[in-house]
Amino acid sequence: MWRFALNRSTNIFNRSLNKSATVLPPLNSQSILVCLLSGDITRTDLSFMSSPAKRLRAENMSVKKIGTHNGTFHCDEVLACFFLRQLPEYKDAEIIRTRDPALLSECDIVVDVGGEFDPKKHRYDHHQRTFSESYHSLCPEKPWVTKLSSAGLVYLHFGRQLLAQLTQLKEDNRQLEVLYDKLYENFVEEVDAVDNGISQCDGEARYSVSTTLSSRVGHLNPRWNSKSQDTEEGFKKAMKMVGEEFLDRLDFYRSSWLPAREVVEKAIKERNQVDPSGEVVLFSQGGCPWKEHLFSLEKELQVETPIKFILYPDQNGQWRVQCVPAGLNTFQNRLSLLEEWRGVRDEALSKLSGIKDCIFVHASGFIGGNKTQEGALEMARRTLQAAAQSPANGSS
Ligand SMILES: *[C@@H]1O[C@H](CO)[C@@H](O)[C@H](O)[C@H]1NC(C)=O
Ligand SMILES: *[C@@H]1O[C@H](CO)[C@@H](O)[C@H](O)[C@H]1NC(C)=O
Ligand SMILES: CC(=O)N[C@H]1CO[C@H](CO)[C@@H](O)[C@@H]1O
Repeated sequence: MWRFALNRSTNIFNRSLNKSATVLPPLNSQSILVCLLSGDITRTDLSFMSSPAKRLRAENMSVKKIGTHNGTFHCDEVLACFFLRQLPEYKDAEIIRTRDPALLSECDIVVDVGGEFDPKKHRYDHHQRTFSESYHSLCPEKPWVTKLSSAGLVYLHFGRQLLAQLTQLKEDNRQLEVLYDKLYENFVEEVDAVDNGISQCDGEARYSVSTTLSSRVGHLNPRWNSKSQDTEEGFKKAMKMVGEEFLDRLDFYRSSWLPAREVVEKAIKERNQVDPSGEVVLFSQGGCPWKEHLFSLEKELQVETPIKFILYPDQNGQWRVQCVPAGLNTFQNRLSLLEEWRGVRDEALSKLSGIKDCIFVHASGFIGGNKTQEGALEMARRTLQAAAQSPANGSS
């Protein structure tokens, strides 16, 4: 299909060139080439192409072209092409897969090939020796220092427009910016890193991860020993796959993750009404994923005293008090529930704590329950008081 597109466009060019060259002898073929391929050609410029067929061909000349390399394909340029095709400007663009500089020079935008990074000219390659850009180096306000691939480059330059197009949010909407960051950090950055051969951590991994998006795209290339080495079908399949996964993820972040963030933000802002310490946050509805949002919102809202406890109702209408962990990927808590309560249940726990109707405190001290909101809050308060008296009681 893509090859067909490529042949078609070159044929159109040759045919137009021959015809017009005979009509307009004074123009040399080079200037016609430039004239026909410059995007801003108008129909009046082409008045010498009078028949309907010729006009049609002329219109086809203005179909946008996205250039990328041919041969083995990788996740980064597949994703870059998918991104571009979501934009109104490139919606119907042909994808020209080639390494021929002459063909690439006719493209409106070129990704992952050409040895050039120049956004003004829409050239987005990252293979040249001189290229070492990361998100942070190009946008100092963003934290990511992973070297960019063509996916990240296109996302950086067109991502907001892409998300605005896909979500109908305005480009300057705060929510769009949050989604934009999230999708770089949780989708595109990985593709950049894999393509640039940057491993996730130092040392030898304990096991191999062979199902990443990048590796699944890799598997769509022809096998070394298969008769056909044609990559066109595989490229198309890969674009469909990365596209579906990206849209799926965007939909998840938009309709599940973002609403949770709003719930957490509201609860953080109202936390002083729960307890004047500001260290306890209450959700009137359980089930809301809060951890990641809490960490990022604490920073964003400049919460000075770290939040220690979360209160929420469980599925039985009883209340939970849960400790905020020290970090996203640790079982350590900022402050665990009182040591002497851990692993104790019901009556025994109520007796021990002096808090009526306690249900349990987990043996590791990270979560506890009481039949009521007040009871759960009291468990948090008592732990805070104990910690204030003897700070060493803190984390476990
Ligand atoms: C122009 O492009 C359209 C769609 O890509 C195609 O169907 C049509 O045959 C083309 N016309 C000419 C004259 O090449
Ligand atoms: C890529 O395209 C060029 C011409 O543009 C061709 O010479 C080369 O054989 C192609 N390579 C592969 C691997 O298809
Ligand atoms: C301290 C406290 O408020 N404990 C509560 C635990 O749950 C029971 C049952 O609903 C309440 O009566 C207690 O007051």
